Amino acid sequence: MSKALSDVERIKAQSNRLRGTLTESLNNPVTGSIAPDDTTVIKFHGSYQQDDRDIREERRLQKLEPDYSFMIRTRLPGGVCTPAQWLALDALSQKYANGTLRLTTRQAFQLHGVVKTDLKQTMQGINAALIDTLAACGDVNRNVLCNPNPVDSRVHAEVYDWSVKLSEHLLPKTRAYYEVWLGEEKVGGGEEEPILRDTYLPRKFKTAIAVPPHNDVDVFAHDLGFIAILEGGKLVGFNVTVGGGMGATHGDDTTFPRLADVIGFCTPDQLLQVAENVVKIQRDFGDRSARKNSRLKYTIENRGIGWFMDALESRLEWKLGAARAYSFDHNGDRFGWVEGHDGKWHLTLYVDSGRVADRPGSAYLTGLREIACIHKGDLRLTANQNLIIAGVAAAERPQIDALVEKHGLGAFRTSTPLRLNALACVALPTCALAMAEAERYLPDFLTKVEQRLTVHGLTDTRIHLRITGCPNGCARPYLAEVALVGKGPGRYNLFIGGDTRGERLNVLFKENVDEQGALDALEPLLAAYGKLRQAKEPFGDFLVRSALVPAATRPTTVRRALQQV
Ligand code: SRM
Ligand code: SF4
Repeated sequence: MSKALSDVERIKAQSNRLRGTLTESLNNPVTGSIAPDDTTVIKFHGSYQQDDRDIREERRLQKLEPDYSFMIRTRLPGGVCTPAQWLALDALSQKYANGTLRLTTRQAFQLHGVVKTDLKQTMQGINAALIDTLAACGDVNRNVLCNPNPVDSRVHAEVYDWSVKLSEHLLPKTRAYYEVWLGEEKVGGGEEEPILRDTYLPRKFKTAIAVPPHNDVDVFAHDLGFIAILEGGKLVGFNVTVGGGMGATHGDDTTFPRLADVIGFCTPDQLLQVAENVVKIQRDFGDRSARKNSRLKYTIENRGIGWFMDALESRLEWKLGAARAYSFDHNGDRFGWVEGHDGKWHLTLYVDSGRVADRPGSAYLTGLREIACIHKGDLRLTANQNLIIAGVAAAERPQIDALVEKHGLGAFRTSTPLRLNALACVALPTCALAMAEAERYLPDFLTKVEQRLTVHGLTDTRIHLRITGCPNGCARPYLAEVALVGKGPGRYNLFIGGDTRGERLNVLFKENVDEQGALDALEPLLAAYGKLRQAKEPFGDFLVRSALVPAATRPTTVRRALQQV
């Protein structure tokens, strides 16, 4: 007996190609919210309805509706934008949002706190800057990640071009976005959706392209991934990965994080065909009844990777090549100035949880605004929530350095490696799903861990630590060497044992601990690491080698099952 479809499937089917009643909702003056079904439809347009959770209860007691506003997320393949685009988003945030810019773990911008009556103007402003928000959220292929590191510019530029083509190839074809936000004349719906069809994908779908040795995009956390293969300094193709994902639900073992499998190799001109057919398999076989089991990782886990390979190759009508050799050395960012092959310079700045804001002693918003006013290259958002000021002529470096100094943007020089590599998701107050703090809590928690590291002579050790406010995994916590995953106010599940390459999942070590509980649990591990580690041995690898990660739940490592790498 087939299971009932989830309600989101009904909403998509009835949405007239993602139009829903959005225009009516936006014009309704009675409430700051939109109609319930439209809260699903609007995601495909790159926006979420939210409310300020810090004052939710207070407003409830005052019998006021929640303090509704909207988060807007851009689509920005590879995270690359121009200084003019940066300035435009900054100006829009000052005028319509909360005055900050949020750089996400998927190389995009988020604006928070846009009220309904300003939503259209903000969308129009973003589009006027030649950035869109189409398919930044919703059951479609989201923003395509790509290594933003411009040191080897020739290959990078080529790989980046593929991320743009890939993103565009998989976009919905509906004109709804242009009608609702940009005043395009109505075509009335019914447009052909050759790849996504009537009800789009069963669930969100995520794609990344990595350029070894950097795995800063965490390619194995993606539904679909491509690992660029370089031979003789030239791009010859990509290893294909499928079935990664992070999201899980506490206490539900039908949900779990999963690392993608490496399934073979394709040439650059085969990339779009491979991507399209992977998407179509997921479109046709993904679970459309239970949304928490709908991602491609479950389709593959339930039917088997062999089934998936057969389905893919029968649609392609050719076989993938054997996966080629590659190796990753790190999934973090490199900070400071690096010279590119063409003599241009690139400066990676650390941005605390990706939040570009003015704070006492560090005016990132103002400083980056001034940098964007004089910068002639481009700006690149990393998948670790940091920012690269890219393509700077040697002669222009002093001007940038002076602005970095003037506005206190030099945390990349003064912070510990722990802090530089840490990630936290947004969580409270905007995220509707947050069970605990993340972004707002990260700085304090890091200070406490730093104190412990100092005691054990580990201050200069790079330990990957990630915090999320719930198990959905927006900061990819299950790949970290240490992770806190929100369970309730002030309480977290503590995971340990990931690696620093994004190739191994960590394991649950302590459940439902408060801050003291987490620090106490880490203490003996850090002490042992300080005494017994081998030269340059990362913390997670040490935990696994020393069997300090429980053997029964040994971390899963990337599987290259079908083809020998
Ligand atoms: Fe996420 C839902 C924020 C990257 C897995 N994520 C959300 C929502 C929209 C909450 C909601 O549904 O109401 C969060 C909005 C918070 C806010 O107030 O802004 C949110 N996710 C984020 C961001 C902003 C975190 C950050 O601090 O940077 C990231 C935006 C990326 C972007 O630009 O597109 C973000 N989310 C991720 C990642 C990391 C990645 O993709 O590399 C993951 C894990 C990978 C994965 O998808 O498996 C992730 N977000 C989720 C999930 C769990 C999905 C699942 O398969 O179970 C949800 C909840 C859901 O979809 O039901 C979610
Ligand atoms: Fe919200 Fe959870 Fe994602 Fe954090 S991990 S942004 S709390 S959905």
